[in-house]
Amino acid sequence: MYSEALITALMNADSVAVLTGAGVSAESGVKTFRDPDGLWMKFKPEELANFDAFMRNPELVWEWYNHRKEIAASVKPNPGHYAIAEMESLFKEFTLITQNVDDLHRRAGTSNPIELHGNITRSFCIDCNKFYDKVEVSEQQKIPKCDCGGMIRPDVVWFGEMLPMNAIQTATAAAQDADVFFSIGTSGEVYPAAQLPGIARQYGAYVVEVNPGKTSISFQMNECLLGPSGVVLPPIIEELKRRKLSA
Ligand code: BJW
Ligand code: ZN
Repeated sequence: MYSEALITALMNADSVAVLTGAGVSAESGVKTFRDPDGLWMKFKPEELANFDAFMRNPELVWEWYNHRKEIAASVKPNPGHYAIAEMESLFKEFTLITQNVDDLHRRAGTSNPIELHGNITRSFCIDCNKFYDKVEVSEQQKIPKCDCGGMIRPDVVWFGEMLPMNAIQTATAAAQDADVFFSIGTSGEVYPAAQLPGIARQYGAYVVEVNPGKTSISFQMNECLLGPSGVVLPPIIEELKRRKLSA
């Protein structure tokens, strides 16, 4: 259950920022990475989520991403995504920063998510950097090729790769500027994304975590709301709308 302090902070907030991770999509049926049934329990990140692995075995990497693309396209946003999308209209400034690549925030109605780790629906050529919205992977064409002949890869950020400069800069500025900062559905294990709640706190934000369990960044929070985001977030938004209407 949320506190009165959180509702007061939200009522007084001009600027709110939200960082999300895989947990936000769990209730839609997208697997997280580090939970007991998560992706990294079954698949090895060193074989799938770095550039060397792609160069060693692009077919395997494409098979995995194609499978995840199909899952992402077949599931629907959940009440957590919709509650976050509603927040956009409740504050003067609102920034959604996501580590997720599944596109579900946009599909729920968030207009301009900052995608720190890319987006699985896009791809680009490793030789000429041309972007592609649709690529075909099939039995005949196991690795999509660019017009220039180069290999196309998913537009996601693998370990050891820089995050898009604009995305991390905008996210850092939003964390510094936030009056309230939410960290939702992330284990806080992966950097630099995991630094953002701490930056927000250092710059004076009221920082709140939403997660069924404690994480390695829980100690940085003003408040930890223990539970699934699709259950925890909607009542907060409803209460906030009710208070704003009667204010
Ligand atoms: C629920 C729920 C429900 C369940 N409701 N919650 C500083 C210190 C140490 C290391 C580094 C550092 N700086 C950089 C590094 C190296 C590395 C890193 O962080 N390593 C750590 C693992 C130690 N970082 C990088 O390499 C980054 N690049 C970089 O820093 O470049 C500069 C540089 C380069 C070279 C050298 C040094 C610096 C890039 C990171 C890229 C991460 N990529 C991935 C894959 C993306 C593509 C894909 O999807 O395939 O991103 S890895 C994976 O982890 C994915 C996620 O976005 C990311 C974060 O995971 P997330 O979202 O937190 O998921 P989980 O599973 O960990 O947690 C889910 C949570 O949800 C859990 O807590 C559950 O309890 C909860 N949950 N159900 C709410 N219903
Ligand atoms: Zn090309």
